[in-house]
Amino acid sequence: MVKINAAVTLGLLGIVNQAAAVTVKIMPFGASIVGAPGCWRAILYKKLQGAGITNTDFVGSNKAPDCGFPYDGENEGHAGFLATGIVKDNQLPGWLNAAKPDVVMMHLGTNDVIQKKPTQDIIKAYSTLVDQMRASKPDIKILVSQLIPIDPNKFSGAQQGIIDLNEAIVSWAPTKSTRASPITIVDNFSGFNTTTDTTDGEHPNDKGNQKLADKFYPPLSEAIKSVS
Ligand SMILES: *[C@@H]1O[C@H](CO)[C@@H](O)[C@H](O)[C@H]1NC(C)=O
Ligand SMILES: CC(=O)N[C@H]1CO[C@H](CO)[C@@H](O)[C@@H]1O
Repeated sequence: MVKINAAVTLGLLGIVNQAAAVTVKIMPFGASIVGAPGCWRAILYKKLQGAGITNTDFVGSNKAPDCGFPYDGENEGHAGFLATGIVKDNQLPGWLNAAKPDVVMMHLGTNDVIQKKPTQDIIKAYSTLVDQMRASKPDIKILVSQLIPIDPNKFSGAQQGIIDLNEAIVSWAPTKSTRASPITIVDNFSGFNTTTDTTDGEHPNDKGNQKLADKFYPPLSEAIKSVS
């Protein structure tokens, strides 16, 4: 749901665009890197607005965390959650039902890797989640982010788990992608440095947030344009 303060920041041009184009509902989906606070989403929102892409409504059961300026920040980023856990507890269908997204942008699985879930189990969970998204909307557009790296000194062994999962995403996504409901991979691993771009070896700092926003922006703006 567009918040009042987000609507107020729309300029006249934005209002005209919004009237002309269908409003696209976007669900940011994942764990703490997405939701707590996940200020890369605030930067991404600002970038979209700046480019005149104002026909957006970010959706999810979490309210916008404070990122220093108003933005439409509702999301489904749940700190500590696992892809395998969300499937096991069958949580996504309810979130989809409440929010009815046209686009899902997902960065999910870091906690699975930290808890040493096998790569294939995480990929299997991704497939179930995609099936649930398509049950909610058959032509839903899906952005699947490769995971940002985590500090090997803090998460022993997990760095390789991230690399393995990111490689598995590259093999899996084309097999699961369809013409009506494409899956686009977002590479958020390359160029991301756990020393300079995170606060704690895992969560992005201001520099890392800017990098995530820059990586998500091109595929998200394409996905928004593809919804009609
Ligand atoms: C990350 O940044 C640190 C500090 O600038 C540097 O020493 C290190 O080589 C960088 N790591 C990678 C993978 O680029
Ligand atoms: C495009 C692409 O896949 N880039 C990188 C994504 O992350 C992995 C590491 O997990 C790299 O090996 C890829 O080159």
